[in-house]
This record gives sequence, C-alpha cells and structure tokens, in this order.
Amino acid sequence: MGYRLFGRRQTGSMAIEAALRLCDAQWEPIDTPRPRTEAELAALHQINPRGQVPILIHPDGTIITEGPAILLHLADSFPAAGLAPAPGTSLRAWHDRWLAFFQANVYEGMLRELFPDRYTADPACTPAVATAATAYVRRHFLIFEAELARHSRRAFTCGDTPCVLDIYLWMLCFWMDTAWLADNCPALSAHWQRLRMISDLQLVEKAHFR
Ligand SMILES: N[C@@H](CCC(=O)N[C@@H](CS)C(=O)NCC(=O)O)C(=O)O
Repeated sequence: MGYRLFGRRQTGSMAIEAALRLCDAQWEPIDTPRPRTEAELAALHQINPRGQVPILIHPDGTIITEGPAILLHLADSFPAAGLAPAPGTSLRAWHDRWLAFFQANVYEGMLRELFPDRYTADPACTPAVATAATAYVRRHFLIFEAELARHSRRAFTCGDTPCVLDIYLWMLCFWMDTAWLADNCPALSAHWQRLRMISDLQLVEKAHFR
C-alpha cells in the first residue's frame, strides 16, 4: 500500500502532489472538499484537528500534516529523487531556513489575505487585515528576491535538480499577483517560469488550474 494524500484543488496539496510525482512514490489522491456540515468537519478533525489540507497518510498509517514536514519526509524517504541537500550540510541548512521562512511568513500571510475575518474580533477591521497581509507577504518575497541574487546556484536553488524549496516556491508563486511578481521579483519570477517547464509540475498545474 502507498501513501494517501488528502488534498484540494489550488491548495497546499499542489506541492505535495508535485513531490510525490518527482519521487515516483506510490500514492492515491483523496479529494477533500471544504467541509459543508458539522459532521464533515468533525470527520476531517479526526484526521487533522486544524481541519486543513494537505494531509499525507504514510503507508504505516502515520498522519503527517504541515506542508514542509511532508515535503522533507518525502525528500528523506526517496533520496534518489534528490529533493533536498544532504542532511547536516550548510546547503541543507540554507534550504530548510528558507522553507521555514516561506511557510511561517508567506503561506501564513496568504491565509490572512484569504481569511482576514479570522484575524480580528472587529468585522470593521477585516479589510485592513487583508491589506496589511498583502504588504507583509510582498515584503517577504522581496527579502527572498535579494537572497536569490546573493546565493550562487545552478539551474535550481540547490543544484541541477529541483528541491523541496523550489517546489514550495513554484506553488506559492501561483497564489501571487503575477504582474507584481514579474515587476518586483524578476529573479524569482524567472525561476518560477523555469520550474513551470518541468513535466511533472506541468501535470500538477494542469490538474489544479484547468
Ligand atoms: N500550516 C499548514 C496550513 C495548511 C492550510 O492552511 N491549508 C488550507 C488550504 S491551502 C486549508 O485547508 N484551509 C482550510 C481552513 O483553514 O479552514 C501547512 O503549512 O500545511
């Protein structure tokens, strides 16, 4: 038996699907629409108390949530796919630093843009929360744009093959205002276009945006 991935179109499960494909892992997608009833929500909470996707179920039944944890698990389990630099190297430390940076700041900031009402007790403040979140997300993209200019690399951020960080960036760029990205983060924007040429990633893109 292989992995099972609870996911939904255009969500964080995109990156996991891409990694599963690049690893050539055995897996089965479990389409998980947003819960519409209390019973559906309770069923999802049984698996992930946050009620969120992606959720990867290991063949031994272990539940893995949090996109970067899932991605690093796959990188470690399928080393031949070359999805992460070797553990203990400074390149791996660089890789994990920026993966954590994007989850903690950008992904979470994007959630504030999408669900601003969750981040204020005052409904009148909702638009201000969303506006501040957009600025916050953009500020963090600009920080990484400057890092890309400093960081010497080959085709991808950590070498000649795409790594987990590349896959995560590929996914997050779909959720950005792409005109803003092209104007303000030219290096990252070009990197995103390079990633979009990878056939496994093209398959996932088509499935999520067709
Ligand atoms: N911290 C989680 C966040 C996952 C997350 O926010 N998933 C979204 C879809 S992209 C979700 O399921 N949201 C539903 C909700 O929060 O109600 C991760 O990094 O994987």
